[in-house]
Amino acid sequence: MIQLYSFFNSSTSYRVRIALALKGVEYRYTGVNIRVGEQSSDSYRELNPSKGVPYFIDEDGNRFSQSLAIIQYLDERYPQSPLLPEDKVEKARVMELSAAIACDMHPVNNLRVLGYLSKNFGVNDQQKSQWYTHWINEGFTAVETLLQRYGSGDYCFGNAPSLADCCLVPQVANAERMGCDLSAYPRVLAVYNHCQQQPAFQQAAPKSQPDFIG
Ligand SMILES: N[C@@H](CCC(=O)N[C@@H](CS)C(=O)NCC(=O)O)C(=O)O
Repeated sequence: MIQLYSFFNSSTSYRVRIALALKGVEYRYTGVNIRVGEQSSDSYRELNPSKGVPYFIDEDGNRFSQSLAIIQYLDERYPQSPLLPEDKVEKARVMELSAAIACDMHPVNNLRVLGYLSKNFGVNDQQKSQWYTHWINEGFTAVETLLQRYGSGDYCFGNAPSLADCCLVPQVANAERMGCDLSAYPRVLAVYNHCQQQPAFQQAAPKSQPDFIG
């Protein structure tokens, strides 16, 4: 059976959980508590030298880190409910929006980056929150514009979920958890609220995970 190393609140793990749920693929869940540093243990580093979640192993022993690579692999291996369009322009648009979140927004607000700011530069909690909010606003301003330009329907692109929704939902959930005001991004919120009503997204949500800490 597929094995997924994940943390309930990790937005990158959440992306992969959404993809697995949309495709109806079963897997075994292994919790890695990144709040207490389990991602840096020797045994986990041996598995994933990048020291992060998610990490994925399939029935044939193929193994990967990096949520986007994992989702692309799943999309090719389990073609039901495709997450990337065939058409090259449409595919590039889905990738464009996904990368705006996965490459521009998430890395600057990752746990290790926030930790480095406090440890090495003496940044306090209020400054950290300012930093976090700044990058959320920069990123969602771009995403909102892309959705207004190209988006239609209930999801980021049309009426079926794509990789872009796998990235958008966890990023909104994270920003809300951090207390960001997202009212300036109505299209982002409309997609998020629609996805929240869908069973696959509910199944993938942090509170539905075995390692959920309330
Ligand atoms: N680019 C990687 C990022 C993986 C990653 O860093 N995940 C975060 C959780 S969302 C993590 O494990 N952080 C641990 C840390 O920063 O020490 C991906 O998309 O999978």
